[in-house]
Amino acid sequence: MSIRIAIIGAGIMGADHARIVAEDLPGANLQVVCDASPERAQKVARDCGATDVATDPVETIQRSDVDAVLIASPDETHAPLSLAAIEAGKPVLCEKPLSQSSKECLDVIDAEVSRGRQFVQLGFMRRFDPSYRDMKASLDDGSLGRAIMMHNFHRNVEAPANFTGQMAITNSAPHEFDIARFILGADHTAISVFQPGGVDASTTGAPVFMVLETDKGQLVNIEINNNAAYGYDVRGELVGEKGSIFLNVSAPTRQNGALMVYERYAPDWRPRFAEAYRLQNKAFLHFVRTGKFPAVASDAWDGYCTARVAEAGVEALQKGQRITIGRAEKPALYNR
Ligand code: ISE
Repeated sequence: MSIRIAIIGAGIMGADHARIVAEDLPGANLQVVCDASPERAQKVARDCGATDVATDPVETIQRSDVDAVLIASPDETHAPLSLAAIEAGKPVLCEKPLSQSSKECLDVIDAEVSRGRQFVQLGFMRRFDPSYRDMKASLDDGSLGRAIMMHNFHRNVEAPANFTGQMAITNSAPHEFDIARFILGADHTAISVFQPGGVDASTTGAPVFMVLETDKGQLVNIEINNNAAYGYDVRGELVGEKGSIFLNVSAPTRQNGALMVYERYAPDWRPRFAEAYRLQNKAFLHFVRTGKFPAVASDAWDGYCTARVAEAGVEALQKGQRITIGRAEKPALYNR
């Protein structure tokens, strides 16, 4: 029987998820597209052949013709809507971040713990990206030796107008916080945040440079530059004691001309991580069918850990100090 999925939020990511469900997920049916704007919901529903449209997210989650929920609405709605899905007993694939408040993440964790099972798969899709998976495999098979450092660059063409200065830390960098935790198999213990001289921290898309320490003694640096102008560019290198591995994501073509070689950059993250999104959503479908949480995917606990790092990062930026990162005790439900 086909799994009936409701998409909450028909913005950039909601539309992309709707397309994946409609075109790339055999065994799934795009049942409802829900958005506060009926026109936006209708457009995505029409483009992707959804069965129905709606404007109320909680009612949509509760509908008897919806088996699972995909949340792609604004960041501040992720935790409340995940809670509504848990309440309705429905598995949910929630876009990152779970919340910008670690306290709200704990509410989601408490709700899962009290029901004795996991419902929330979190959309840190990089865990499914073939290049990051290769990186992790090279660490796990011992060929790099002990991991000691990880370098990360995360550049967008232009920050959206609503992007506040600190969203580089709370909205963009969580991808790196999560993928570094996942690849290194370590937790972040401290963070320092810097900005280049002359930068106004409150400016939309102001660049930030972070240094994180892990409980295995590794150092992780992250550059976030959301106004890089030239293209969507995510780079990473993992350095071990016996070697290093970097993400080598080649463009589909190379153009020659005027004594130069040109390669194209993606305009944003969707083309760059298309395969990661597809594999992530496929894993979600399997989770809905079997109830078995995908081994690779990020869960509510990972969302909480990432939110703690982001909160400490904002504090580090504001105070100009290195901030240590504390965490609640991990419930046994999240031991893998
Ligand atoms: C955006 O919200 C995403 O999740 C993208 O993957 C990321 O590259 C971008 O920086 C974020 O703002």
